[in-house]
Amino acid sequence: MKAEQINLIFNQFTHKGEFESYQELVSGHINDTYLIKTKKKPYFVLQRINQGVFKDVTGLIENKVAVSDHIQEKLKDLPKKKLYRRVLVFVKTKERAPYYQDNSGNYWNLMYFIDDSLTFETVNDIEIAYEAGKLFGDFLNMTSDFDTSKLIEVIPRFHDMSFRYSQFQSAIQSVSKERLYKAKSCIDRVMDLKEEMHIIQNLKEAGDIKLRVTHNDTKISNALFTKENKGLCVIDTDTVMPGIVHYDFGDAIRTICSTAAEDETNLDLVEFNVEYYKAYTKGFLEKMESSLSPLELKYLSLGAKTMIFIMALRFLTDYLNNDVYYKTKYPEHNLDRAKNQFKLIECFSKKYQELQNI
Ligand code: GN1
Ligand code: MG
Repeated sequence: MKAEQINLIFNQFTHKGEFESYQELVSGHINDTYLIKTKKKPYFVLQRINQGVFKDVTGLIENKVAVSDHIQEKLKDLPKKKLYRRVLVFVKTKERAPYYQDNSGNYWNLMYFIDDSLTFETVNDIEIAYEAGKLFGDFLNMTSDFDTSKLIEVIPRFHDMSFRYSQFQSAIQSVSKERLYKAKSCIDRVMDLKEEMHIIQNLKEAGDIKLRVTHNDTKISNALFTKENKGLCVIDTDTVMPGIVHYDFGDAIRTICSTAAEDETNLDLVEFNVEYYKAYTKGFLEKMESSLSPLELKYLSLGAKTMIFIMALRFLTDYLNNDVYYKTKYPEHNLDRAKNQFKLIECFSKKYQELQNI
């Protein structure tokens, strides 16, 4: 994108900022995200929502604005400056809409950038694990009284094992010989784990686990921290929708307790850190324990394992489908991600008994 174009879109929104420059933020796999630097702070984050992935973009934006408003209400006693650091605040267009649609049909939304904060792709400090637990736990806590029927299902059956498994099965039907051969060891792993990985799905379908407002993308890079390593704000609320607690717990564990990034190709570097699991769980339960049912609690550790599997399966399926979903940087990027996640499950499984007791 040219600066001129970005500036034009930025100026459709209501703010006092004067555009100075922009920079693409490249850590996400789906949307296009730009940091807008203004002559005088605050800075902003401008985002183009991927319409290939998200079919109801306006519904998505309405979801996240409604949840943000709900959290803002909970934090209303904070001074404005502090409040704007604890929750994403979206900016309206001059037409008072929460998004702008450009001439090519793209949808854009704008939010305040939270300055002086840190994000992590991997964790190297136990305090971050604990703080992340409190932060994501608190997000669920603050949204627990939000009426789930007011949210659309942004991606239908997003963390639904039967759905993900059927997508994998159709991918197997049409995959090239070469990719099938290269993915063989991963496919074997799917077959080994399949039954166990449907346990939570079955409980969900039986109505034994309740639906709540969940974030659905609680990887550690979606949490902001202060320079003193304290939890600050949960970001990337695109996939906020009704879901179960296990996958929010699990996606955080997947990324916090792995000793390497999700696409690390040297699998010797991928290990599972039990101490971080304990610390995250402690923080999470400090915020959530009283609102979890015994069944929800019982299945948290299996939820973590299942979430790692869902990600492995999705990366693998996208590889089998010739990389049509995730942004990739090289031809086998998705396969490497899948192998990495299967290695993480293997490490997790070795420590499973210990983790279940925590
Ligand atoms: C995608 O775009 P990003 O990085 O926020 C994906 C998540 C995955 C994640 C893996 C809508 O999130 O489900 O966990 O990649 N989002 C969507 O890093 O599919
Ligand atoms: Mg996301």
